[in-house]
Amino acid sequence: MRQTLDGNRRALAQLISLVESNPSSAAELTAELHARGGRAAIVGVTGAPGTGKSTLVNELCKSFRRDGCRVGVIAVDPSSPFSGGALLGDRIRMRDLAGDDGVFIRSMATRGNLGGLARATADAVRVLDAAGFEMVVIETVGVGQGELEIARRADTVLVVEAPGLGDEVQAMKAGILEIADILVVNKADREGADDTVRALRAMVNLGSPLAGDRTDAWRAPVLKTVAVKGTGVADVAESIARHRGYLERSGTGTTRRRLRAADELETILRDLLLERGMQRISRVELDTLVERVAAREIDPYAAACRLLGAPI
Ligand SMILES: Nc1nc2c(ncn2[C@@H]2O[C@H](COP(=O)(O)OP(=O)(O)OP(=O)(O)O)[C@@H](O)[C@H]2O)c(=O)[nH]1
Ligand SMILES: [Mg+2]
Repeated sequence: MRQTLDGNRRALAQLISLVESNPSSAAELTAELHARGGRAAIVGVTGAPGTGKSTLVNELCKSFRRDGCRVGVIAVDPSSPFSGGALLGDRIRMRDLAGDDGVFIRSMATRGNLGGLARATADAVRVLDAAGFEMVVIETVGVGQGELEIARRADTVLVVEAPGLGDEVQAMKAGILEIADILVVNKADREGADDTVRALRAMVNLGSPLAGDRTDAWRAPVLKTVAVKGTGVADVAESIARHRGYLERSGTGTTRRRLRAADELETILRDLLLERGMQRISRVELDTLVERVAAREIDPYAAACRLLGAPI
């Protein structure tokens, strides 16, 4: 496996597919990958559709490359009506990076299964981390809870906004601000960028007494970029480095890693318990009880408990 990890991108892609497709059959592999990992800085980039996340990630990658970092990018396509053709689009926007062996880009589709996506993303991160990519960037469209969960798996979370949202910024899901370590107002060449910056700064200031571990030491900076021109991207890269320093200094990094481990373990455990529990249930008994619930002879809780062989 050492050769695969050090070697070419096709082998790397195959390794990710293997780990993703059947984690339990790849148990030995996963054990080795997990043991080798833990060094990559994981950066989550989220925000509303079309705010310029991919363009910004492309520019950030160039900046990381100039610093000599190898970069892995996981672009999550939620296959939602919000982002038609994102896969092709991302490929075009990230074409500057094509042909650079220090950059590996992986696109992922949800196939309507966000839970599975979170797991597949974690698996891909594990492979890239073990393969020695110093930076791993996960891009997700911030339209729902699932995407927030994926972003939560990062060490540093960037939330990308665009001007012109007006009141929507005010109404923006508090959840997104809560997870933001760095806020970026992209498309700063457009009218209203300064208003958006002001509104976000006000929200950050309002929110920070409640922001838990970030209260004393880390207040999310609000930065302006014009990603299409690369303007302001150096400041974003610098903030990411500063945040990494903060994570190490404050111990927050350890806390986050522990939370992430708990989260991942719980997800896997839930899947396994469900899978194993379902295996024990007789199909015939299940069908019979479905009929009886439909006929209102038994309530669904009682039926579930009977299937588990447990009292209510
Ligand atoms: N004017 C302007 N346009 C930009 C800027 N950054 C990106 N764009 C454009 O905005 C559009 C969307 O950019 P993307 O980078 O694909 O945005 P995204 O957030 O990744 O989009 P999804 O992944 O589909 O949610 C593209 O046409 C970009 O060229 C910017 O700074 N200024
Ligand atoms: Mg994108």
